Amino acid sequence: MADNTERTFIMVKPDGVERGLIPEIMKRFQRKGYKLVASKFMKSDLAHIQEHYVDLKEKKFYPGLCKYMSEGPVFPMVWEGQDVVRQGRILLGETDPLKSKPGTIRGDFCICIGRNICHGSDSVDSAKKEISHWFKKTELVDWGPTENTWIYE
Ligand code: DAT
Ligand code: MG
Repeated sequence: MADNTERTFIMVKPDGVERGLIPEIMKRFQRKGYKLVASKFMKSDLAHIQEHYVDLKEKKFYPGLCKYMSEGPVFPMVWEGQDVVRQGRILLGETDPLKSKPGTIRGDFCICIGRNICHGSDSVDSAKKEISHWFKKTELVDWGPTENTWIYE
């Protein structure tokens, strides 16, 4: 049986927030059929962002990336559904917006790799780590939208 309870961590970055793209990005996941499990509007401190991107700490863009991510509000979310980690990456497009196809979030709304408006987990394991880094267990809402009976067979 396919796992309809897979979860991914998606976060609108400060540039996406400033540009009013929270609803547009949420819409892409919602209309595909995925279920929102958690979201919040917040400003993160530098240490929290540095930990989120710790795997990239040797990259030369790491300090600038962490600085920009901590200078404005972000909108972290958890979305749930079958294959949502991989599909989330497809909805996002490539890391470099100039290599992203039209129709994807990054392909439609941004130009620069360092201002690519939205984060998405790259594996089920990193999704688990990122979800627990950004959300308390009590913030993850256990619910079953009735429309799920029309999304899964
Ligand atoms: P992704 O966000 O697609 O998972 P990543 O994990 O490799 O990409 O990098 C995290 C973020 O760091 C990415 O969304 C934008 C930034 N970044 C990646 N490569 C970069 C580069 N060469 N120059 C500037 N910023 C970069
Ligand atoms: Mg990544």
